[in-house]
Amino acid sequence: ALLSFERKYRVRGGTLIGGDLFDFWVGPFYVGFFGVVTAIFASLGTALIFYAASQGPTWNPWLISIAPPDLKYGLALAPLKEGGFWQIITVCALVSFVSWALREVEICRKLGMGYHVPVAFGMAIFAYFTLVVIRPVLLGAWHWGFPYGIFSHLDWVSNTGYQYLHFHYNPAHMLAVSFFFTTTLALALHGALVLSAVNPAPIGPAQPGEVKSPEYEDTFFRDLIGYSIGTLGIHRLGLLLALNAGFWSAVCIVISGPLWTRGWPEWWTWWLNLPIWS
Ligand code: BCL
Ligand code: UQ1
Repeated sequence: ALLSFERKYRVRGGTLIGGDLFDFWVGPFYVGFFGVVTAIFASLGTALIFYAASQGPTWNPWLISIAPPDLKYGLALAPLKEGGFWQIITVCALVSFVSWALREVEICRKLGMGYHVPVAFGMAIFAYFTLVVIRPVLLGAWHWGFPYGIFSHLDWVSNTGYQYLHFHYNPAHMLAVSFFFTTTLALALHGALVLSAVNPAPIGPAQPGEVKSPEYEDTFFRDLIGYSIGTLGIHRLGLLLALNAGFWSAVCIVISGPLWTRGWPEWWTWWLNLPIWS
């Protein structure tokens, strides 16, 4: 049902393509040209996953896997059952992810908002694009993409990691992991702080159980660590941390092979060879 205050936000225009043609809602969902494109390619990709699975050896959800082509096909198209399904599914995935981001852009434009959400999603798409297009192209074969399956993609991560002996020594992986962890720290602090102000326990010297203003949030952290980043600042920090997590993930995998082919621990010999102690 349409809530009374929602009607005023259902404004016409702001579309990037298609003019008024797809400028409508289906229930709560804005459609738009890119909504139609996302729906078509996501459905097609999903149907192809099921069809490719039906041609494989198992229906066990953990074990279904749609693999990229053999090395011998290089950057060419492969027969459907020899990686061709993987190639078409990858195209469907990319088209629907990008359309989803562009649909977000249209909604931003309708509402007169900034493009922060599609930019953030764009970083996730960039990491996926790096895994299945940029790195395979740099290495000369679609074979190097990861297989679409629950266990099989985990095996791919493990095998690819051990190919470089010890992936924890990949400096960009170190940065990516640190940004992921710091993102969860920031979100835990932020979620906890907001809930503590909005839903306070009826104890302590202040008014029992009364919702606290943002000044209390600032004061909590000033009392605790002598600094508050502020209510707007924490969101800037969170977005910055999360974007960096995705960005350095993309970097850590694209340099593995195209830039550095030996074990990652060996990369650190530059450090051991510094003239200070070598
Ligand atoms: Mg490692 C990658 C953490 C140990 C080998 N590793 C990663 C990164 C991340 C990480 C930094 C994966 C996140 C990412 O790419 O996000 N690794 C990590 C941690 C440890 C670790 C924390 C740990 O030990 C505590 N890694 C190891 C060990 C190695 C190792 C040492 C194995 C032995 N690691 C590798 C390899 C890789 C990583 C190899 C990578 O390739 C990977 C990486 O960096 O990839 C870029 C980015 C996000 C995405 C790619 C998701 C994109 C989502 C898309 C756009 C949208 C999907 C929509 C969806 C289909 C819709 C669903 C519909 C709904 C269900 C309705
Ligand atoms: C913070 O300072 C702040 O401003 C009041 C928030 O806004 C509600 C927060 O959520 C958090 C977590 C902090 C503390 C964070 C740092 C980096 C000092």
